[in-house]
Amino acid sequence: MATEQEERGALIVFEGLDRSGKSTQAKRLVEKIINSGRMAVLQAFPDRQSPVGEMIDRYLRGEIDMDEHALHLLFSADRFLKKKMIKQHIAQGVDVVCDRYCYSGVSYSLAKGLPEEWVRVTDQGLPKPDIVLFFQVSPEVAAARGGFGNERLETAELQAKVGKIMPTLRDDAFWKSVNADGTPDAVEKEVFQLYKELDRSQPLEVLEKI
Ligand code: NYM
Ligand code: MG
Repeated sequence: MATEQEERGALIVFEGLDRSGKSTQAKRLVEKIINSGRMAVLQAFPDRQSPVGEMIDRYLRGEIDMDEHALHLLFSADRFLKKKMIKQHIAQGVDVVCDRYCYSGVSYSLAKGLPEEWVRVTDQGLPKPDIVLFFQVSPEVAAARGGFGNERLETAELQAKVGKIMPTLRDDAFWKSVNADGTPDAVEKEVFQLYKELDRSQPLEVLEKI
């Protein structure tokens, strides 16, 4: 007799500029999913604890220098090293919540002037998100949340470029805008509503183009 098929997990990606509240809300979503009786894991990209992520972390903190192409590939490699984990969790019914994904990779590298066609292929083959929660924060609100950090890439100039590029990657089929200007509770509510509307009836897809 066939056993009843468990519902698969979902791949949920948070994207947006620095200080749009992604990390806070990704954490809150995982807690909320778990409290609602499902299983979920949080995965930040870059994963600064992994060997590859550690190199990225050292670059970001200004400890080491690196060729920009090499850095781009490390960010992609960091994600591919999590591909198996993501697929396994999703097959087991566990939701995977990512704080950034390949859209940060493409946006930051394009903002730095790396060649477009090359930048857009290195993440092809990753699991495709079921939803990209695109955090949109107004410059005034972002500014009110405090100054930029001390890491590389956190300059107003680069952020402005990334802010122009990221929306051009939007695919309306699975990207949803989140008004990140709201209070943390209001944003949490908006995110959870979008989460509840996820359709898990089709298998997880592979990312073919970005
Ligand atoms: N970043 C992040 C990239 O340039 N490429 C990528 O693929 C990813 C995932 O790293 N300024 C940049 C964006 C951030 C920095 O991310 C570290 P976070 O979320 O601040 O730890
Ligand atoms: Mg940051």
